[in-house]
Amino acid sequence: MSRPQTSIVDSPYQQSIAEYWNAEKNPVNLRLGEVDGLYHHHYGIGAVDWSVLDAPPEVRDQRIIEELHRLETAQADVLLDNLGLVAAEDRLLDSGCGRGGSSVMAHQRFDCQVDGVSISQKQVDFANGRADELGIAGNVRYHLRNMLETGFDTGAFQGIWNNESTMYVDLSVLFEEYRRLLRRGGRYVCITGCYNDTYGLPSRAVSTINAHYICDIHPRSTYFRELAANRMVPVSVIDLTAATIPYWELRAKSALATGIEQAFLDAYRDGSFQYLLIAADRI
Ligand code: GPP
Ligand code: MG
Repeated sequence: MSRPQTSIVDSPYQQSIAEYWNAEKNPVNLRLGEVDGLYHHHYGIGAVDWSVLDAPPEVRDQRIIEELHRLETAQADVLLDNLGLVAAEDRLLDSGCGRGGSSVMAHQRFDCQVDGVSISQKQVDFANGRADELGIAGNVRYHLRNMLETGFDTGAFQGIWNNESTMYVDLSVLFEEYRRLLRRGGRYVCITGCYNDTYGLPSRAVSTINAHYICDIHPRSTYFRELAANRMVPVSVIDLTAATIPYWELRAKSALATGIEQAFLDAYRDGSFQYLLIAADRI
């Protein structure tokens, strides 16, 4: 099978993922982003304000949207909390940046340069449009690039994160690239759903999530094996499973539910799936 030379995808699988995200317009992402202009492609954590369900009918949907968005932004804040010391002169990489919300938050917090990469041209264009509107395009740039082969200079980054995007790639290839991109003493952070090795292999609910997003959720063990193999030493591991369940309970009751909510609730509750933050230092 041939492909154009200019393509940044390296397989028919990656092409299918690029097509999925180029076509994606889920209200659960766009309506939440419209709340304050931060567009996320990850889930939420923290206690839910259940009073939103009792709001008057004319504002109830909007209150639920605002609450889900608040929880997603709280998730990104916890990710950024774990990046360690970041100076204004530093550069960060948002790997699998989606529509760019986490990069904007990182720049607003650290005042540093942020690069985001995605294999979806639509996401890259959308995210750069937002950076233009915010007047931060000189510091926050999104690129149509492959996280497995970014083309950035060796040692260019103080910090790299994946916010729910590692399930689309082989971790041995991904972390080899981060070993190259991170300078010594730099920090890697990911938030991810992983399957629990103690359960065995992927449960029905985990397999349902894989089919829904066309992804391949890794076991927890693979993260630590591949980090260790690539000179990255875990400094924090936070199990966010209990903290994300309320988000899914609220999302399941919202008009924006996409149909995958019960699979997440089942997978978390039966112990086959975990929502983890892993932070590691590049040594
Ligand atoms: C959420 O994106 C994240 C993914 C699709 C990757 C899979 C994540 C796992 C933890 C398995 P999204 O915000 O675009 O999804 P949705 O449209 O369902 O909100
Ligand atoms: Mg979403």
